Amino acid sequence: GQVVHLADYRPTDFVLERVDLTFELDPKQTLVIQRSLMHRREGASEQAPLVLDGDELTLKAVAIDGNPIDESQYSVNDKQLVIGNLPTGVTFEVTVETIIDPEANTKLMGLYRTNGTYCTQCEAEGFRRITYFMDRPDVLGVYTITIIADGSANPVMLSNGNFLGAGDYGDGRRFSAWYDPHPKPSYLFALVAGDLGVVEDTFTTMSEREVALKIYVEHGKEARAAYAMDALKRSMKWDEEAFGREYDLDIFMIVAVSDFNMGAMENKGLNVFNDKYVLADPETATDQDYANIEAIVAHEYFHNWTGNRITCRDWFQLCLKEGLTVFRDHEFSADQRSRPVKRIAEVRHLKAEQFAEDSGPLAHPVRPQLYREINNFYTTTVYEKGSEVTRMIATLLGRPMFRKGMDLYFERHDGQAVTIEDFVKCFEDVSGRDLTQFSLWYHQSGTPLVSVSANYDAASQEFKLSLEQMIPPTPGQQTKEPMHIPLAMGLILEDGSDAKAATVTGGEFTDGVLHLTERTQTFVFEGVANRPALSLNRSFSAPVNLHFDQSAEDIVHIARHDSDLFSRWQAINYLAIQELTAAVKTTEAGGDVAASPALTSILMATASDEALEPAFRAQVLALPTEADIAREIGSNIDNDAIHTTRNAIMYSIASAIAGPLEYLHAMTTNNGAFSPDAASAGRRSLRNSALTWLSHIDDGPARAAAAYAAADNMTELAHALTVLAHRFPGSNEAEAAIAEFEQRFAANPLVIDKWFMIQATVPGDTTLRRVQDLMRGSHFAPNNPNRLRSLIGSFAMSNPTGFNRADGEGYRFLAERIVEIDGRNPQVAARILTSMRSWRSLEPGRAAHAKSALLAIDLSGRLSTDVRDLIDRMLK
Ligand code: BAL
Ligand code: ZN
Repeated sequence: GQVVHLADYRPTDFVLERVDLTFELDPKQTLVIQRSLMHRREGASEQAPLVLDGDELTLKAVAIDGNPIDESQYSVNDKQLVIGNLPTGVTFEVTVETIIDPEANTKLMGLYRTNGTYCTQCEAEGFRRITYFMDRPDVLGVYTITIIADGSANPVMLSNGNFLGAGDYGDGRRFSAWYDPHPKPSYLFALVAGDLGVVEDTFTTMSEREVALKIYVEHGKEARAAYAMDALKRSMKWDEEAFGREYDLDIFMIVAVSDFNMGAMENKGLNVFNDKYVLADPETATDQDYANIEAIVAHEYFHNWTGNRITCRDWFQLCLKEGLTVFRDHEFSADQRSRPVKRIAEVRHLKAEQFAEDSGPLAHPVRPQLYREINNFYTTTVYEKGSEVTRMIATLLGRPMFRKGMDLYFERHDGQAVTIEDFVKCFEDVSGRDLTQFSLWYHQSGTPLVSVSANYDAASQEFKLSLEQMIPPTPGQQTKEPMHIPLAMGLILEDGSDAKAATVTGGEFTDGVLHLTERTQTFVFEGVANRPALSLNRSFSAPVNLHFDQSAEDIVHIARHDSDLFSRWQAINYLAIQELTAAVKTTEAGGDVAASPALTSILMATASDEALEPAFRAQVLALPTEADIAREIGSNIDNDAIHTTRNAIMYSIASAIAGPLEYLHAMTTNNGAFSPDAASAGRRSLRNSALTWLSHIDDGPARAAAAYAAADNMTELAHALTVLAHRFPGSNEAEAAIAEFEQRFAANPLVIDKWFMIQATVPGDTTLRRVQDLMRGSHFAPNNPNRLRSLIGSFAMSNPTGFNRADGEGYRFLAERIVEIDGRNPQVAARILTSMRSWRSLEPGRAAHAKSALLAIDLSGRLSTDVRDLIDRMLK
């Protein structure tokens, strides 16, 4: 693959106006007839040929204004169709006929088949696998689509926009026609055809237009789409209220398919979803599944304005739509559920994924400067850090001004393909604030480290806060400029209230937010009557690491009193990670470890505080994961030592607070009918958490087995199975539950994915063997992305001890699987391979094994651009 540079961007020589596409669908030989109206761009060279992208297409015919042309006027290879001798100053029509083979399409990009249904995925560069086209996001066109197919096999035939009509040819074939009035880039094109069931509803918009809502699923699964429909209607209402955004077509459709590379796709008016993010009922879906469905339905719907109406000029601007839309879906979920609990979950995820990416060989800016394979940039940095950058703009400006900036963005750029600079300019224009330095967040990779020192002087009643920012070197960026870091903060007094400083000098401090803009900066808070405890980075206002030697007393004070619930969790989490990392060193030196009384008692006090919502208490009880500890340690990582240490700490805490844990477990039993609402889910998560803790002091699986037998919903059932399998591996109870679960859900692949995941993440050396056995079993499907991710992906990404076996067998296994999967589906292979991105932080023995596994992939011959790009960056 060629390296593409942002600096090389230039517009196309031709301007697209309209596109007519006709599909004659056939499983192995689909005919695609494209008629595009276009004209030469003003100022473009009169000699410039029309260059169309293509990939794995069979070209049948090309015509200009209806006149067939041959290879004297065009040339074609496996990547491009280049047409010369085109007119200047007039609109002309290009006709391109291609043949494609949907059934052979295992990459799941372009048009493919899934369980007998035709479906498409075009982002980022899948449309060129359907027809030769200027397949880039700044080429917008108005599309008319005609689908022709065998009518009995394909009673449902869908595309973007509004429905025009359908009919029978009388020979068994039917047609269906669609028109999308909104100009769009090709990556938003979609087509679906097959025999599907449908759930229907309507939504009345704020200007009283009625929109038909349809969710298509496989027959028999209709009832499991009810929650997705509910989430869709709430999303549509929320976008009107929170951002003034109204839906703009007569119909909005979602189609759930069982083979899908991503979570879902925001095609205009016709979202295509991985069925994992549509289907739910209490028997088969966990509370996390429900929350994911709500968030992803919202995310794809919100793209209608942030992504579709206003799209990206080029793929370097991906965060323009993704970061912003993640921010919007986060805000939606925060409004629908508990804001602090949602924020805690976001920050846990951000640190686990994005901070890890940012500190390794795959680190890149939120807006990258170059790429070899755009598919490798659908990353947690573009998405989650992109969202954090948007959140910081909202923090810097305040919410009302942020909304004004968004209003201006929608007004100024509707119908355009724009850049990050265009986006940021809107906020500068409404607020008058210069965001030049702030924009470094888009350009500099790496997680800033802010070192803190604080000093209170009772005589002068001054609280002095010195901050130093350091941004570590990352690939391609050795030195960094200081960034504009907004740190929400408070000074908490003895009685738990926030001190109100008379004046603050040393830099900007507005509405509780400190603006760190220099490399080092000292702020002085004057008129602070008593020594306060510093609560910094409230609500995680900036995605940074903090280095602060804060006393355990101050941390506990914050944990008890901070007015910001998120910060109370943050304080406890900080205390826990400090103790855990120190304890790993003790373990490695051969010592015994136990939790401190401070940590034990704050955990117990918070977990038992009935004034706090159960979901929050469950978050507090969830100690940093083994991966969190490894990331904090940062180098020379021995996964077994971390595992042993964390268990020992859990044992010491659980022993000390066994009574309260048993009380919690008993008090949170399910009473009444299942409801997926946030409060009920919170109670279940607290109950599950109590069970996990108790399993560390139980001397056998009886309690977990009883919980398994009693569970009447998937959240508790899957958790009880996890505790059995992970805490009591090999016990009769664990094996019986694994077998019972399989039998009960054998017909439901999405539930079997949970079964795969639970077994693939059992700690320890023997799990590799189990994963290999499961691959040979009847439930595994080597072409299905969900099966691959839940069995092989979760083994590599979420089983620190099982995957990082000291003998390197985990890495060798993965290397073989990556090469295999890459031959069929490069995107899935590349995604799973990112599990090895932190290999250089491993202790030398493991690191050597990991490196030879990566080298084995490197030398294995024909690699996709996706895997090649990752391997090269990881080995660099
Ligand atoms: N645009 C790809 C899927 C998503 O982020 O919505
Ligand atoms: Zn998105």
